[in-house]
Amino acid sequence: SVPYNHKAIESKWRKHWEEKPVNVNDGKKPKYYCLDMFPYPSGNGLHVGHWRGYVISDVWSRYKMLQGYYLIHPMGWDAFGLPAENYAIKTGQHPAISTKQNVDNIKRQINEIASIYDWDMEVNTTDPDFYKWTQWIFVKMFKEGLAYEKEFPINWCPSCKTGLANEEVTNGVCERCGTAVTKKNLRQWMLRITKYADRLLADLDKLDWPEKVKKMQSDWIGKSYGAEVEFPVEGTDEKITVYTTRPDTLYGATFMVLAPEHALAAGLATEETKEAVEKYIYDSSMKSNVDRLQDKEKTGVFTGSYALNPLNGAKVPIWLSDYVLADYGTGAIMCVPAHDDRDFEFATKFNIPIIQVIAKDGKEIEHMAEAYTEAAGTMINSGEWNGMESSVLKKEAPMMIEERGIGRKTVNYKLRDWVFSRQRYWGEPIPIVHCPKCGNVPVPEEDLPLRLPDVESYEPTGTGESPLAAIGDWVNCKCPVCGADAKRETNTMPQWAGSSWYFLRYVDSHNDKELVSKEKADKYLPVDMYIGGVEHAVLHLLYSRFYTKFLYDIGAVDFDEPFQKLFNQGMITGKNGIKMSKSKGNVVSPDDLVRDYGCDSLRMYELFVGPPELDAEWDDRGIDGVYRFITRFWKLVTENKDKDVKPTKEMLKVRHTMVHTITQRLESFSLNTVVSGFMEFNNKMIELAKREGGIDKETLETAVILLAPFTPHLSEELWEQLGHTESVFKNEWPKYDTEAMKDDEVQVPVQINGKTKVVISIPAECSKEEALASGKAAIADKLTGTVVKEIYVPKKILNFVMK
Ligand code: ANZ
Ligand code: ZN
Repeated sequence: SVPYNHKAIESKWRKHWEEKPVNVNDGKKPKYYCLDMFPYPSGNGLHVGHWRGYVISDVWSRYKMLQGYYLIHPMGWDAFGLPAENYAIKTGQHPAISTKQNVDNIKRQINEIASIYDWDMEVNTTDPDFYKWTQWIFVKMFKEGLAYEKEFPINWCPSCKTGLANEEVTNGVCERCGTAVTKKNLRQWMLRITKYADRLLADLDKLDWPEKVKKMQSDWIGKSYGAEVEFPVEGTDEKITVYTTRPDTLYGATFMVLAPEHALAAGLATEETKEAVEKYIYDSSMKSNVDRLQDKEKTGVFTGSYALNPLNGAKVPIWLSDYVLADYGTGAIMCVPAHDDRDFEFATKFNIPIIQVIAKDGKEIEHMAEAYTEAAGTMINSGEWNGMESSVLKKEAPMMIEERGIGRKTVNYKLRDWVFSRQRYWGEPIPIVHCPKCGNVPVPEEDLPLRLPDVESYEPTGTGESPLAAIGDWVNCKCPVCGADAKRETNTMPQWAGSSWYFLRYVDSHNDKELVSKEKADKYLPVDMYIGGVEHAVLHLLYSRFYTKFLYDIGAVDFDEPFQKLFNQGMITGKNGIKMSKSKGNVVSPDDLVRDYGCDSLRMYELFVGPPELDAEWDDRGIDGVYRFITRFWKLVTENKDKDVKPTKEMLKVRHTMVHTITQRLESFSLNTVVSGFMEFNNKMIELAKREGGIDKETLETAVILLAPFTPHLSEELWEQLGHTESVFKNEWPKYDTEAMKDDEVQVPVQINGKTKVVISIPAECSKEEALASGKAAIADKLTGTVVKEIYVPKKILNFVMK
């Protein structure tokens, strides 16, 4: 037969598909929307790590197509943001130009994967026809009171010269450039995502997502129940309100800590402490977040003032320390060193008394070596609460505190409103006009998009203003309401803006009247399967869910969760688990591998490297094994396709177990074992064909169809060689018959002392133990004595010798 020639086959079918697409909408098939997280078109191109996600989503898409769905499988570009802008600053080239070059290059590379994208749906977040709707959503949010301005100490990257959302700060450094982040007071646009906190939390239940990701989302929202308790400041009318999740430990509060930024902090200082307190407040304000977070040892200063425990009037010294965050809860806490680790550390360092109030087995510990942090035990040293179960008290204490008029029960969220402005050029202009008479006025919807003007310099000004502020004839405008001289907002939106809703636009990407038409939305949305890296498990997914809920609330779509099912693939790393990157010099480019082994082999190998949800180390050498499998399968089919072989029972068994195994492994997303499964079945078929002088055509055809999502070119070619004129993707996904999967049966007489009592049927290939057990069961009522010997002549006879 002709040897396998991947080059000829792949270019032949690539051309063929272009002329005759295989994913067609006949208006009758149900839709299936399989979405990839769209890439940022960087200048570095794709490496084998990027291929992984695209291959996974393509395999899944083609599988769904074979199951009879019309596929929505689009691709686009998340192209605003810092890298393009930084490149523009360096080279002076307009970001739109470098973006376009990068898009063209990556699109060419993506096509090498043979992914079945519908390029007619393509979107680009920097396209004015697209960002018109990004701005439109902002205007709607503004009108609903969800977008608002606030003077705010924001995270500030001194190197990128821009504000950052909390989410863009990892361990106190800028996610983009690694510089330590400081604080800066700036006027910001904020999105009131906190208004959606409860729904974002509750609706996680609706989703078919990995539990791990749901947990990360719910931790990020961070809903906690507790109480605010008021502590009077001794000798004043002042009260300090603390937030605590453990009001049951109130009797154990031996000191109190305020964040250095707390409004009352400086005022609590006395004559003697004034200097130290002011110094501490100043020092904390100068510390970057890195220092504050990474300080190994707790620091603090005693204010000289005392508060009174509202339950028993005990005097509680008030301290300042930066381990208390200014913008969580009330920015002040009551400290219970016996039952909280951080408080314990602080109290130990500063010699503050420790009072135990929960005793594990009713016994007070003589010398505490560490905090007892569980809420299990009996209350002690707690006045009228003594003897109560602490877990019970924990639930009731907020109510009791409310009844006594010393506080109230509260719910708190870790989730903050979203800082939504950037002082940068390469983003969507925020469509707001500042009018001296009317205040903030949105750009009228019919005037959108508000286009990004050209600038001379892309460099951020570093003053907290975007480069747009320097373009007088853009900034100065007329108020859309009263016509007075007004000024445009010059901040731009963060990169998240476009990616929070792009998936809605694909299905109606040319619509210039609506974000998405009702008709198309009904037909094609929401997303059935979303595939992408786990690094987006929190923010991108949370923002997308928030946007979708908002659009649902204003009637733009009629579903309130965007992604039904989610799959996060692991990363492909270089040797020793190091992330592939240009700077590390460990990038493996797919181009050489495609040239030497073909796209089909690389696709299969991308899956073979390990469980798709886990990280996997790349090793080029492994691709040989996959290539060998493909050539052997090629040989099997081309050598046997024209023999007229009747299917034997064994052939049927191989065919049906193969369908069953592959389908089950695919359904559970165990794609690496699908590949090893193919290898095993291939061996079985080769062995059978050798033994029987061939193999029946339908079994070969079935294997070719099963392989089609994985090796589309190979399958198309072999399908044609098997005598078909339509695409292999016109087939239905093969079904299996569990009857046919069973082993052959044989009839075996069961004897007692050489006399046949009954004839039973057992699997031909069963073990001696299984045969004896079946035989014994069949004559159980006749075995009245002791069996002294059990005989099984395979496939022939069972004999029990009884005394
Ligand atoms: C007393 C107490 C006793 C606490 C105890 C804990 C254990 P969540 O909401 O679950 O994160 N806290 C409150 N506001 C804070 C702030 N701005 N900065 C740092 N810590 C703060 O935890 C809330 C708990 O974290 C609160 O309950 C408070 O300490 C602390 F055995 O109050 B607790
Ligand atoms: Zn006005």
